[in-house]
Amino acid sequence: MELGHADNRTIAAISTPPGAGGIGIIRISGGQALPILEKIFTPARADCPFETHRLYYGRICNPADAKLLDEVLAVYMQAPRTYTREDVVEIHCHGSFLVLQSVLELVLSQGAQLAEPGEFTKRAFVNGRIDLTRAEAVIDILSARTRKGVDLALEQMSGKLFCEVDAMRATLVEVRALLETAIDFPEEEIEIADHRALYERIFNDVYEPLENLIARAEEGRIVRDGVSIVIVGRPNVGKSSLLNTLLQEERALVTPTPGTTRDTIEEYIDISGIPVRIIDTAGIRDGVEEVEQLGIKRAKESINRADLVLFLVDGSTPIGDDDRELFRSIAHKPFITVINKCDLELKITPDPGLPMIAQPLLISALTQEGLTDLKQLIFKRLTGGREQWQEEGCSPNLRHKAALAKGLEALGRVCDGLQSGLTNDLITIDLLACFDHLGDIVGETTTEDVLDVIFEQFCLGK
Ligand SMILES: Nc1nc2c(ncn2[C@@H]2O[C@H](COP(=O)(O)OP(=O)(O)OP(=O)(O)O)[C@@H](O)[C@H]2O)c(=O)[nH]1
Ligand SMILES: [Mg+2]
Repeated sequence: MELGHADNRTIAAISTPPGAGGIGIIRISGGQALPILEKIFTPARADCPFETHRLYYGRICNPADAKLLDEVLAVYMQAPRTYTREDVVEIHCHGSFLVLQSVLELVLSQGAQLAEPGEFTKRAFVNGRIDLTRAEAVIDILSARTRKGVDLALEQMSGKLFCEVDAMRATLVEVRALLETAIDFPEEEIEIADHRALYERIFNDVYEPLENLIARAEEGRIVRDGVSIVIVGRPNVGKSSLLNTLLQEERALVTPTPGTTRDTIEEYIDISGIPVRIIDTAGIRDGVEEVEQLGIKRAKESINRADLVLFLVDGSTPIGDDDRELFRSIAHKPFITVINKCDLELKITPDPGLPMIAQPLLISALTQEGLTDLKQLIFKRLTGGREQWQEEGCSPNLRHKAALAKGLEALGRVCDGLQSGLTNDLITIDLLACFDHLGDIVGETTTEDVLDVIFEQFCLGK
């Protein structure tokens, strides 16, 4: 993808998802946006001066043969008050793929070029309307799978992460100026750049905030990427019933016959904002026919891939060797032991082969008893012991985290230097390195190939 400084191409794409919908929108950005609209759009009202940011009703016709392509609403938005900071036109067509395709082809035939994925947002970034963290927030908002994910993306889009990073960079600039002034006026060095005072300032205003941001990256990771949880247990303990209860839908077949579930069944649920892929598996036991064997093999594979295992035990029957053996096969994974069927008389007793039974979590997939506690416990396990989300603050993504970590490393050397009386010019080198790593986050020092990787994640028309 070409970088846009000298990019005077006008680009166009269908900006709504493929398939039929109420409306479908074609977006055009660049210097030719308005001239193209004027060539193909016939307004219903004759006097149509195309005031900026106003919606006009009319028809799209091919100027070559006057063929009508659609009845539309069209808006012209004059730069710079637009998504890309360039002139932008949006044509709101009927949401038919065939209609959209023919209008787009017409727009392209009039001199626009097909936009690449993310190119509109890339232009917003290149033209300085948004920094890189805000551009990435656009991807996050489009791909968020829970409301919490949307909230985090909106927070980042409002510039929270940018401002935090920017404030740290401002401090680094000031400290660097002091160190450099002191180099130029060596006789007043102590007054201008007292290392102890500078150390405290760097530590409080940059080092600690950096550490805090890095600590929050894990929260961002699980909300963005989600986690997978597998329900495991011997046949008939109620795995499929638990899946159905968590989904609030009769998704998996449930019968009193052991061996009902033969294949793995995967669905998504939202646990306090974490997108969770939940997997119901075939009950694991020995000596069964081939189909069930295959299901059991899949169940075991799911255990290996899962982030967390729900080890389900039937509370209405005593613990057996099969439970103990199964437990040994999952004990290397993060797990929660859950005792189901607590609506029936409990027949299980503390068992040295099943450690968690000492403080069991009792539930009933049938009556839903204990389900809130189970979800709360799952949340706690996935978030490293948290009872709930932190109130506010941003959650860096993995790219940010890597840059923050490099910045922190360089800053550690700055702190060491300030404490051990290193010369100002040497300290400045690491200070600058930290400054650049933080610049990577907001897109100031980011290389073109990294930018390409980021914007390629977008869908077409965004
Ligand atoms: N009383 C009671 N019965 C339950 C509960 N959960 C499940 N059952 C019953 O236990 C039987 C087995 O439930 P399933 O959900 O099919 O068990 P499963 O672990 O998926 O079984 P397989 O797929 O064969 O491995 C069914 O008759 C359910 O109605 C519960 O909490 N209480
Ligand atoms: Mg089942």
